[in-house]
Amino acid sequence: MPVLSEQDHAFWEENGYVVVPEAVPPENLKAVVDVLWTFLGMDPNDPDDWYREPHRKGGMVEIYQHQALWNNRQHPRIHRAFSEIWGTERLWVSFDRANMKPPTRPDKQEWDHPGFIHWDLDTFARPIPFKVQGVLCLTDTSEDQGGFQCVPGFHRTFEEWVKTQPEDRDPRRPDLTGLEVRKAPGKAGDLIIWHSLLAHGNGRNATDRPRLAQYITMFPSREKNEEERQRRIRAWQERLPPIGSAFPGDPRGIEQKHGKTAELTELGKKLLGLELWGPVETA
Ligand SMILES: O=C(O)CCC(=O)C(=O)O
Repeated sequence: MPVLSEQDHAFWEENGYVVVPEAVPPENLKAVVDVLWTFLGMDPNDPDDWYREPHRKGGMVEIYQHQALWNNRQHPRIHRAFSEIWGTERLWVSFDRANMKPPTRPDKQEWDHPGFIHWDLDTFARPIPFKVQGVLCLTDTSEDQGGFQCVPGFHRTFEEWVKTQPEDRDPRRPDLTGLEVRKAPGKAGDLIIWHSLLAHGNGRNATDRPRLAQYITMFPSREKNEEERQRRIRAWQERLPPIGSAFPGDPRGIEQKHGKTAELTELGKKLLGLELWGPVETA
């Protein structure tokens, strides 16, 4: 049974994003939520405790290789959803971090994060490569809770829009004048997949609850690139952040020092690159 319906595909074409409900079971969500609080060393029941390192303003949590994260990455429904977008099952998964964005509070102004909109692509490049990104809602996330937001349909209108922009525009941040930014609320377990040409980001958390999410994306496996494959295997084994990440990594090195290498299913091994999806054509 396909994960994405005809309507989902039509929504994807029109808007450049799609929501996959119940992408993983509730126990997988709870496992990541519990791990995040433990990793942060914070009390989930004490909001006063949420405004300090190791997460930074904006709430990015630099945990990458925990079993609970891998259990979602290697969940078949998540893989199927990305396969249907890419039109191939031969995918690799990203080693992405998580997010705990605390509520905005008048007495914690230095932690106020107004949200942002950006691209993770160089929009000066031609052609702009097709790429997708994804975020899994770990808890119900209302529209004003600091979750995902984007300029819907921008993947269709970008080339026309760009003609109206100055040559020295920022290739990674659009001038939002005249553009609609849509906030996408989510239920716990919703996986939001978006086309990377959508300008996107997350919003301000104006509620009294933290925004909790895990980033996951997939892309066609690069099995011919043996060096990259080995780097990925090493990152999993030694519990390292992804190579080339713009984020500095957890300064405490908790995963490396005290973590346990995640166990992978047969699917997980292929999504990592430990096992090949099939014969690799060589030129
Ligand atoms: O937090 C989100 O939902 C979006 C994060 C984002 O902009 C990104 O991963 O590039």
